[in-house]
Amino acid sequence: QFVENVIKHPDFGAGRVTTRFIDNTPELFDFTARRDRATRLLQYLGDVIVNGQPDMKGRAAPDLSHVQVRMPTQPDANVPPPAGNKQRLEALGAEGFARWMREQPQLLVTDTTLRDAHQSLFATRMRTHDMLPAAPVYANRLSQLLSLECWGGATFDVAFRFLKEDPWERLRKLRAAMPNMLLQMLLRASNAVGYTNYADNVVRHFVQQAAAQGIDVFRVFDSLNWVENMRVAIDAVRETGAICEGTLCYTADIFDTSRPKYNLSYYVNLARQLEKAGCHVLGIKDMAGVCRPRAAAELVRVLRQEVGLPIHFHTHDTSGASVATVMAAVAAGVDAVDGALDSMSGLTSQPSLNTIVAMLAGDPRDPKLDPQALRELADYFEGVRRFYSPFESEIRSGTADVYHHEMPGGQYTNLREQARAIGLEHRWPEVSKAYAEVNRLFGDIVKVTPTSKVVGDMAIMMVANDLTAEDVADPAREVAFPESVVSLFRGELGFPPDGFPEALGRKVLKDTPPAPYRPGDRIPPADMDAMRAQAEKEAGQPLAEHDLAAWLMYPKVLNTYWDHQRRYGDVAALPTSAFFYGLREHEEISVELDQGKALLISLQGTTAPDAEGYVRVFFEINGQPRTIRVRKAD
Ligand code: 3PY
Ligand code: ZN
Repeated sequence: QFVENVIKHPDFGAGRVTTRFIDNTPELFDFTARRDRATRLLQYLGDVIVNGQPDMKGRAAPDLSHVQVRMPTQPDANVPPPAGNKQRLEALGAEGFARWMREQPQLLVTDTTLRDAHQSLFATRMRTHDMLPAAPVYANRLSQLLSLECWGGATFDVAFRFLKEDPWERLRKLRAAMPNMLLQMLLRASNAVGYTNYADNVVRHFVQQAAAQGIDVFRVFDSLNWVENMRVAIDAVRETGAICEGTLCYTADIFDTSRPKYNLSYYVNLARQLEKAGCHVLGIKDMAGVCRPRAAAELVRVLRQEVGLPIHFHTHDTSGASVATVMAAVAAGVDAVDGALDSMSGLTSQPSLNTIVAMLAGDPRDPKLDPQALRELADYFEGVRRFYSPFESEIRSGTADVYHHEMPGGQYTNLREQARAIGLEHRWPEVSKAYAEVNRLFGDIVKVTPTSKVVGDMAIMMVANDLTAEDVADPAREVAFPESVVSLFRGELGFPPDGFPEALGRKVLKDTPPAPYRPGDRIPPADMDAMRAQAEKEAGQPLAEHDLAAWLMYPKVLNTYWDHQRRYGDVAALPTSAFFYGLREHEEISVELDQGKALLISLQGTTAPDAEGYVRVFFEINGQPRTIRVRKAD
C-alpha cells in the first residue's frame, strides 16, 4: 500500500521527488492512519459483540430482523438547493427577518425532529448518522420551513456522553448539507447547554462558537423566566447577527384563578421585558404541553397586541391535545409554530407537522410545505426510530395527567431513565405524583431545564426514601436534600419573582436564605488562557475554540469522550445498529471513514473465552481477515 501511494502521488509521477519527498508528504502514510482507525473500530465492535454496549446495560435489545429503513429519495447532488430563509436572513439581517416574519401572511413552521422530538421520545439518543440522509431532502424539498431545530438542549451533553460523537461535528455536517436553511438551537440562557449557571464570559464564548459553527436562530429561555438572567445570552446572540428568539416558558393555566401568579398579565409583562431586552422573536415555550387551546388563543391574541415581535409557539403532545392548541394559536394569529415529522411526533414530543400541514391545506395561512416530502421523511424516521426502541418510555397514549405533574416532555424520558437507573421504574406513578408535590413545596415554580431536573431529583429522592411532602416540610424531621436542591435554594439558578419559600429554604440550607442576586455576578470570569492550557493537557492535543467551549461546560464528560476516541476512534461513522448492538454472524456493514472511502466489515465468528478469559472475534475487513481479542467481562 505504501509503495502504491508513492507511485500514485502526482509529484512522484511528475518527477518532483527529492530525498525529502517521503518526510514532506504525510498523506503517503494515510493508509497506516486508516488501518489504525479501522483496527480501533473493530476493537469497539468486538467489545460490543462480546460485552454489550455500556448504554444498553439492563435494556432488552429489540428484534431488528424486520426493520427496514426506507431511504427518502435523494435529490440530484449536482443541483444546488433553492435559496431559503438562510439567504433571506443574510439579505435582511435579524431585525428585517423578524419584520418579514410578522408581516407575511402564511403560517411559518419549524421542524423539531432533529432535536426536541428525539430528546422527548427516546432520551436524546438520535445519532448524526441517522440525521444526515434527511438533510438534502429538507434542503431541496422543504426549504420553505422557517427553521430546523437540530441542536442544543440535551443534545449537546448526550452526544458526547452517550453517543460518543462530537455535537460540533454534527452541526458542521448539517450546516454543510443544508446551506439554505436556518438551523435553530435551544439555549438555556446562563445555563447554556448545561445544568448550572456558567460565568458570563463562558456563556458569551459558547454563543460565539455556536454561531460561528452554523447556528442561525437561538431560542433563549431561563428556567425561572427571569429576564435579568437572560441578558448576557441575549446580548451575545445579538452580537453574532443571529436571530434571538427570547422565550417565555408557559406553566400553569392563565385561567386558573387558584394560581394567580401565572395569569395573563404575568406573561404580557415577561413578553414586554423580552422585547425591551432586544429579542427579535418572541417564543412561547409550552415545554410540558399544558397550554390548553383556549389559553393559547387568548395568549397569542393579547401578546400580538401588546408586543411588536413575531410570535413562535412551541408545545408538546403529552396530553394528546396539542394539535388543537396549535390550531387555536394559528387562528389567533400566531406567526410560527413547531411540529415534528409524524413518525417522530405525539406523546411527549411535538404535534405532527404532517398533520398541521394537512389541516391547513387550502387555508389562507397554508404553510404550503410539500406533503410528499414530509411523508418520505416521516417514513424514513419511522424505520430509524426502531433502532432506539430500548430508550423509549412505556407510555402508549396521551394523558391528562400532565396537567397535574407538569413535567416537560423533554424531561419525561430522561427522568424515567434516572428512575430506572436506581431501580425505581416500577414506582413511576409515585415519582410523577411526588413531582407535583415538590413543585408546591418549592413555591410553584417554572419547571424547565435545569429547574425541572432539581424537581425531578427531589421527587426521586422522596420516593426512594418513602418521604411524604409533610415529612419534607416538617422542621423537626431530618432530610438529606439532593445537592441540586441545595444549589437551587442558594440561588445558583437565579430566583423566581416571589422568591423561594422561606421556611423550606431555611431547612434546606440550614441557614438564612440569600437575598436575590444574579448568579453570573458572583461567578468569576474563566481565565481562558489558563483553561485552554489545562484542557489541552487533558486532551493531549491542541484544541479548537469550540472544543474549549465544550470542555468549559463539561470537563469530565469531555475527558471521558477523548479517552473513548483514543481507544476506539470515530465510532460516529458506524451504522446505528452496529453502534448499539454490534454485528450478527455474517452480517456485513459499510463504514465510511473518509469521504467516499467505504470499509466493508463483517463478523465471521467468535470463540469461547480462553483460559485467561479472552474471546477472539473474527472479522473480515474489505475481504481481509482480522482478529480482535476481547476480555469477557465477569
Ligand atoms: C431543554 O432545555 O433541554 C429542554 O428541552 C427544555 O424544555
Ligand atoms: Zn420542547
